[in-house]
Amino acid sequence: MSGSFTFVHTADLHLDSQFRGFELAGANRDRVPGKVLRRLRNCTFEAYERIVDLCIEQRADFLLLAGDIYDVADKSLRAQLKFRDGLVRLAEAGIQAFVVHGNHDHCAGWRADLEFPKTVHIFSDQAVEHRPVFRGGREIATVYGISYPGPAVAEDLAGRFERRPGASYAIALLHCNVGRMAGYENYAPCRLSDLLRKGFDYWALGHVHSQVWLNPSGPGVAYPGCPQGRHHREAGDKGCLLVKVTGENAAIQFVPTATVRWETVRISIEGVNSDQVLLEKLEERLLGLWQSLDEKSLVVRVQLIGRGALYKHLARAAYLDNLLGELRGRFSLTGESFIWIDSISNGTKGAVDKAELAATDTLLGDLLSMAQRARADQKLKQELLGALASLIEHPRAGRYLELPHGADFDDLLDRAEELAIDLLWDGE
Ligand SMILES: [Mn+2]
Repeated sequence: MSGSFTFVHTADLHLDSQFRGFELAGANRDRVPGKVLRRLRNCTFEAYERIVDLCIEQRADFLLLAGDIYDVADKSLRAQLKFRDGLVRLAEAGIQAFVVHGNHDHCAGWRADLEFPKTVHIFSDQAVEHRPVFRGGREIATVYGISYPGPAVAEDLAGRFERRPGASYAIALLHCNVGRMAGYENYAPCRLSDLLRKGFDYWALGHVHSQVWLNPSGPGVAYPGCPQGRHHREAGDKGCLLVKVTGENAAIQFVPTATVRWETVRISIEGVNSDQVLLEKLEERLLGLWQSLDEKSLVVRVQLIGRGALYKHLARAAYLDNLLGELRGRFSLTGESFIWIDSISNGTKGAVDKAELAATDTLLGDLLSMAQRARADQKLKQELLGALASLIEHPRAGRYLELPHGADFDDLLDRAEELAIDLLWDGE
């Protein structure tokens, strides 16, 4: 093997995403403020800048970009110039870059006539090419890759990869769907077992927007996910992968890069006795979330849940809209970072007196009193778990179920009670 070296793996940058859906979703409410939209339209570039910074800080030998660098095939000039700027910064630091294009930025789209640094290789859409990486005159790795010729690739492109015998650390760079991953177009479909059989040291994949390790116990097969989320389905932390190779071993580390986070916050109205308290609770939770996320900009969906007296207020016409307006006003948009509340949804229900219901001589009463007893009565708990076991051990149903234990069991009782009340109680 070839000593130690470092590379960074990213994909699905979707540079210059326009957030049109987000803007339109706000059309019938307050308009999304210019400041928020501007930040959003910059955030894909900010994440890219951070990736370039990371490469330079870590003295990486090369950067791998596994497709969907741009959001659309007919990419903007701005996106291409910004992408080039980052590649120039890398070139100045002596860092090479390897690029394949995916379904969003396939090679049939428009491309500006720009000069990229010599340190950049963009793989062809015709055949799998391979390029050696040198450091100090010595070959440390070989990168193989192929780009998408058009938007929809039905062929298993991974099948075309062949590792040359005796070559250095071999990396395969590909935009593809491994194992029919749900929620993503089944482009360049392939199976993990086929990838592993090819004998590469690392499969640098793109296409899936969340971070996934496909082969934690063996050679790296990984999706880094998108470095910046762009809507609520891309919530949570987003980043790229920093890979340090020493001999046969690769230490793979996730590094956060997103500057804006998409989050959903569920807040219960249980025990919230006034509108004032609800407002304060919401404000406190959102501020707490923002602080816990290093004061990164936040786009938040609020879901109000639970049972409580405030349920009736929330059902009033325009109450939620007013609440949304008030909260938006409370988080000023003056600084660099922002908290933007995208929506508030109401899933709350009226308060019930469970003890009173449990005392009634009804099916619901029996069910609730049994659930209450099961919390304290170990024997009854074991009996109920025994009844569950026949489900869990069922050859077909069991595949989808897991046996609860400890606090999980009480949680299950809570949920069973709620469900029973919903189904069996009409409020009278
Ligand atoms: Mn993508």
